[in-house]
Amino acid sequence: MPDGSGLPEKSVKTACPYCGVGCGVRMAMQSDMSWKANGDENHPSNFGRLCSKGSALGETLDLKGRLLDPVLDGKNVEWPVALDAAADRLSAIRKEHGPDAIAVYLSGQLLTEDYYVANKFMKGFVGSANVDTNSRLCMSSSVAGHKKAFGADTVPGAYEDLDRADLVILTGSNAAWCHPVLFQRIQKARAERGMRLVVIDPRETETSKEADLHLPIAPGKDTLLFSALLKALSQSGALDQQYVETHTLGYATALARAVELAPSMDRVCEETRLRLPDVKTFIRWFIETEKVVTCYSQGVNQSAQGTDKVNAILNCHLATNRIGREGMGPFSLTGQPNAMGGREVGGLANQLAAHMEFQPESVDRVRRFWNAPHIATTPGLKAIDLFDAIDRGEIKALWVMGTNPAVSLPDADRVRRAMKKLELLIVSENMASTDSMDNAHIRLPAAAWGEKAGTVTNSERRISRQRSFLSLPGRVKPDWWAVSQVAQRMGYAEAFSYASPAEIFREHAELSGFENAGSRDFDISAYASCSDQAYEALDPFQWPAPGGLIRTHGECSTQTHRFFAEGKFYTPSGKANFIAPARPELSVDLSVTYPLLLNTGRIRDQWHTMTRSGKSPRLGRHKEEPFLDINTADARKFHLTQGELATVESPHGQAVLRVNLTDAQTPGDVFAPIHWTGQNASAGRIGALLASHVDPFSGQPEAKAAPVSVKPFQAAFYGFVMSTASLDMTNCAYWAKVQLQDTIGYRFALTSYNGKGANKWMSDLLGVSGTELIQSTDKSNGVFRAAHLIDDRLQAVAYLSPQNDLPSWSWLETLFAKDKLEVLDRRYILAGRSIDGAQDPGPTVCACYGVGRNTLIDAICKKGLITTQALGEQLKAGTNCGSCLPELRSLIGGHDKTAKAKAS
Ligand SMILES: Nc1nc2c(c(=O)[nH]1)N[C@H]1C(S)=C(S)[C@@H](COP(=O)(O)OP(=O)(O)OC[C@H]3O[C@@H](n4cnc5c(=O)[nH]c(N)nc54)[C@H](O)[C@@H]3O)O[C@H]1N2
Ligand SMILES: Nc1nc2c(c(=O)[nH]1)N[C@H]1C(S)=C(S)[C@@H](COP(=O)(O)OP(=O)(O)OC[C@H]3O[C@@H](n4cnc5c(=O)[nH]c(N)nc54)[C@H](O)[C@@H]3O)O[C@H]1N2
Ligand code: SF4
Ligand SMILES: [Mo]
Repeated sequence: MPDGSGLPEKSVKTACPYCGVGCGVRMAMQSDMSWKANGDENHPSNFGRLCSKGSALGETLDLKGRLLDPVLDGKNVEWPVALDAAADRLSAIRKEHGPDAIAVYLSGQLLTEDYYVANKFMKGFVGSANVDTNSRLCMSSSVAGHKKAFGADTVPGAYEDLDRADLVILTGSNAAWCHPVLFQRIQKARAERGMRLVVIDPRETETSKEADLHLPIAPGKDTLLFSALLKALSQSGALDQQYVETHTLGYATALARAVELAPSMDRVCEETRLRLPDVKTFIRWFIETEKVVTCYSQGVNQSAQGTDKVNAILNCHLATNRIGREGMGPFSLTGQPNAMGGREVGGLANQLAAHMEFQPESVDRVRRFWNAPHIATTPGLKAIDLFDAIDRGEIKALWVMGTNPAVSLPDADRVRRAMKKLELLIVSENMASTDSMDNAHIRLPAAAWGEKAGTVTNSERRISRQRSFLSLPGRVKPDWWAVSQVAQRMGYAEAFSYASPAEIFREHAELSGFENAGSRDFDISAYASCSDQAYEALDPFQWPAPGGLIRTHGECSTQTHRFFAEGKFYTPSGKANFIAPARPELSVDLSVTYPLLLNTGRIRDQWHTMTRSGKSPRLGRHKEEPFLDINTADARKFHLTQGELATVESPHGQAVLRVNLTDAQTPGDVFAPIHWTGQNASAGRIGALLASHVDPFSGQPEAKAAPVSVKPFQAAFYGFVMSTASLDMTNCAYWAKVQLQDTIGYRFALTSYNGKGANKWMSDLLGVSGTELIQSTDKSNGVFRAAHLIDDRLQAVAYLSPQNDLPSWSWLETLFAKDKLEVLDRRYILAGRSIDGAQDPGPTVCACYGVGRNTLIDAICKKGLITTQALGEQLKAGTNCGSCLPELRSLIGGHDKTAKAKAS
């Protein structure tokens, strides 16, 4: 209860579990014991701001669907039983087949402490480097590009540079949706100082619509554009000849390649699909603006030549000495909350630990530090190769922690089949059921966000504490504990006797400084002896923090550090390398059979496989179903119409998605979101459509360009059901589910009633007898409507129609909150109309205040509210987190265009 001070009783400072912006969050307990997320005003990454996902964190803390007990061979067991089994089976496989028959697959959503222990366990003690992470799918091309150019995986700059820049380039980044708080920071600088924004992205996004210049580049062709830029720089005053000579190597070769790739502007425009005036503007702005930051994300990394794309960008910054200085630099925007922490501990198979690799002296150093005589001495298998080795039966045991490879890896159906071949599959999870757990022999219940405690590192190398504010439910334990327990049981008791995350953090910090003396970028040894109390109170700090500077907490929290300001790099020569990239090609060409190029990515309000964000009703309303964005001309060509279902096919798999016609897609390209899984849709796993082609340097798969075909999905009936209980939809040809306020909403399609009538089919689905339903069938159009009530309280509502014309379900939602359903309510349910004729608000645009698209369009068109301010004042839309402001502006803009078209 509040103590009268007006402040909630309990408030805990922690960090957001979602994106790499790494916002500080204050979780405050409310008088009803629920938790509310507020931005931490003192956190230097967000200064109090949160996006729609961060703001909704309080709605995602329930225990529904959580794994609360260890499970061994299908039975709930006590921890010691599960741990003994894990240790015994791993030891037996190691003895019979050697250490490389074991693999661990980790995640950028683990805390640094969990990550450190898992990596040490495998590389140091099991003795195999077959440890890889979902960061392979995420950041590994950036890592490889950094290492080639700088000799280390160093992100040189800081967010502050975005405040100071005069030109920001976002390439392969939909930051308005994927790094919203950082995007707002960019927007602020634009509003205050007229900073320019260029967005390079094949499709139109909420990010590109906000830009001063959008370059809708042909998929995969970034290297050409940046080659044209390097060539132009070489002939302009922006080239820093002296810097290039003193601090870099390989310029002449890289320039020669750039000239070869970009022989003329016309050729560049032809291959990149860009307009000549736009390319010229881009180049001119880059030349004439000294303070340029180039941010890049998955449109760059997830390519068959992602590393070359990264290096083509770095080349331009090196040529102009725009690196390591205020307001300038290349900037890899990391995806996951601890993508960077994973890199710091060495979670990738080709890294060892603390930014050290497998050079003999590094191996020797880490061996001595860990006291690990059997340490792995060579790199292990990268994710795609690792799952191939599982498929071939060479890897017998896999431990998956904090990721869902059966969804997120390319060729995901094959991954799923391969995982079935494992002798031992251990999955450490928050959730009881995921697509990767189907065949797990051992399931270990892991502490989730809010329960776990440790550190994470964001895109700008800033380390923040995640603190626990919830007690561990059921038998849930943190991942570091489970790994340490298994390691102890395998005979490594001394090396894994950790009692707390603080202890692990100190060891990690100490290793970062061990025999370092400035030779390695990653050094946080200032914290090697931080006390438990100091760790608990740790303020966010940016690395490096070398040991010489003993710091108490708080002292360095907002200080900004940039690397490479003095022109010294981590290569043997101390100079940066220009890299000559290969000619960009997609890994597979389009064909008659697969004539469209599928691009994949994220939506604003969901996080990955939705295990957390999917719990929030307001986040679910932004995009309720897995969809396919397709250009109107292509849709016509392939006989698809708005709102229909489409089958999307590749040589590897199939998906069924709701068609969304949009001119944001260039003809020939389509886009689908990555968030749907076997848990929430019949065929929404987009990973199943992708081939596993990888970048030759990073091993990162191409996830943005897969040739596919599309055709209408033939259904005989369309329906939805809203139910207070979860339903088994496996008999539906198509289905997708979404969490609504008091129910779960399912949309589905059937090819037939399987010989049953609508009543029988529906009552079977709901698990009731046919007479328990109140129902009606509309003779004019064959629409069947039914409801199930218990003691006058609504349990389920279902509509079925032979046409794809079902009404919105939003007006029905309120009826589930009623203790007693009125006679009129029943009548209207069966008539398919709301009592007050309430208008369908449409898909949610403002998640914070639940303002729908139709409501907004109405306000814009009929009430003339044509500024975001006016919409905010009237409807509150956009006045809290601001994540929807780009969409509000495009709705206003769309209306503007229509109005202008009418007027002319
Ligand atoms: N809402 C939300 N935010 C997230 C996440 C989430 O799940 N949901 N996940 C987080 C994670 S882990 C990551 S990695 C980041 C990813 O963040 P982003 O990289 O910004 O997101 P994506 O949607 O994967 O892809 C970015 C853009 O790349 C474009 N693109 C595709 N091909 C090309 C190309 O050849 N060249 C260029 N220049 N662009 C191309 C796509 O059209 C897309 O708009 O987001 C993080 N933030
Ligand atoms: N087609 C396509 N595929 C992609 C991408 C794309 O753009 N297109 N993007 C790729 C990228 S960048 C990424 S990052 C991946 C993301 O893909 P995944 O990592 O597979 O997706 P998540 O849903 O984040 O999976 C995290 C799982 O870990 C659990 N979990 C969360 N926290 C913890 C914890 O502390 N401990 C344990 N043990 N479990 C936990 C969650 O419940 C969830 O099941 O997808 C990749 N795949
Ligand atoms: S931008 Fe949003 S998702 Fe990313 S860390 Fe901040 S609040 Fe979380
Ligand atoms: Mo990612």
